[in-house]
Amino acid sequence: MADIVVPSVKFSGIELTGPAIDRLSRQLGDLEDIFNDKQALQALPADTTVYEVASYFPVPDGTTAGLFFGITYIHPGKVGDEYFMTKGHFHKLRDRGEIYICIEGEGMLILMDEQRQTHAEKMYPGSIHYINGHIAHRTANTGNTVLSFSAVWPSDAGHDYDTISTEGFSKILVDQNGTPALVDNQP
Ligand code: PAN
Ligand code: ZN
Repeated sequence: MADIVVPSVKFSGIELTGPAIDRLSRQLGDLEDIFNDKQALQALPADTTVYEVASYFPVPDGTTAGLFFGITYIHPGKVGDEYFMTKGHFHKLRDRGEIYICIEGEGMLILMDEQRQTHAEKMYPGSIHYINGHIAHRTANTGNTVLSFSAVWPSDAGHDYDTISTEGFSKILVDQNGTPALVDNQP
């Protein structure tokens, strides 16, 4: 290997470019169990893209002591009064933490502990968020432009989506007269 290496994975504007970047995209049709207002959901096209994630996995999934890096892009929009948001998850290995850094746009990071206590942190360009292990995390776009943020998490963390899919978060983020409000989740 050469003494000096120029990395080929990099930011280009807000895009993550380079070889072997994994890209996934979530449409409304994939997110039926996370939004409460089923009537509003059905009125929107199921192929509406809610968010995309570009990830760099330098080591195989499950590797101990490695790290992964990703950028999430959440489009602006709402289902009823709920903002477009990610599925949300606990890490499969519960004690694995994560760092989020907001790149552009405005949003909210919703955090819930295993006792179902929920609070939120405002995301704005440059804001840094430490997510402790044992904390479920979800992000919502509260603005009119794309919300993008980068994330770094352990390569053995894994994702537990089932717990959130069945039990939800104890609070949801809704638009109350133009202002984001965290309210009790009453499905
Ligand atoms: C992030 C999330 C990403 C998408 O990279 O995976 O924002 O959210 P969901 O995974 O909840 O759909 C992360 O937290 N990784 O661990
Ligand atoms: Zn995570």
